[in-house]
Amino acid sequence: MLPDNDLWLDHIAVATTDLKKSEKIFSDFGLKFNHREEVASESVLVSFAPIGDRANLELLKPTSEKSSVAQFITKRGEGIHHIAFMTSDLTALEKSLREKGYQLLYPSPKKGAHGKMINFVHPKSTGGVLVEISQKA
Ligand code: CMX
Repeated sequence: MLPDNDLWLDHIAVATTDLKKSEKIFSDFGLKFNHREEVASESVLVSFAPIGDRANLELLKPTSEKSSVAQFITKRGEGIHHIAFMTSDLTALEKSLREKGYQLLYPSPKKGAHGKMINFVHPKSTGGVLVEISQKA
């Protein structure tokens, strides 16, 4: 059984081909980008800006044509790519979602940006929304 209130918005991710251009757009809204990192396992360069106390905006730029983010941009264009929730117990959330029939991407979590443990729920099982689930490292 999952505990109540143990899920919060960690980030909204936007796929872009030009990190600087996208940073400029969202800086114009007042966001401050303070963390850039390459996530080699996902073939992306990421840039984060905090929104409020807990949430962030994540910009995703593919570093390889094989990256799933590059394929997303080719097929659907730049724009919102996924939403990401964080929990204090990723194993429990994965178990609960699998029991309810959701299709998780990885058999066990991978390391993502900020060293977080991450998994994804396939958009085919969530009405078209790619959802990342994560736990702080
Ligand atoms: N949102 C909604 N739908 C998406 C999608 C997205 N981001 N990406 C792909 N889809 C759709 C496709 O359009 C396709 O739909 P149709 O069948 O109707 O054409 C369907 O999902 C299947 O897509 P696919 O490209 O054939 O790919 P797969 O089934 O192999 O699954 C996916 C792809 C989306 C789960 C995976 O490749 C993916 O995006 N993984 C996440 C990678 C990621 O975001 N990495 C960044 C992490 C950075 C960090 O650490 O924070």
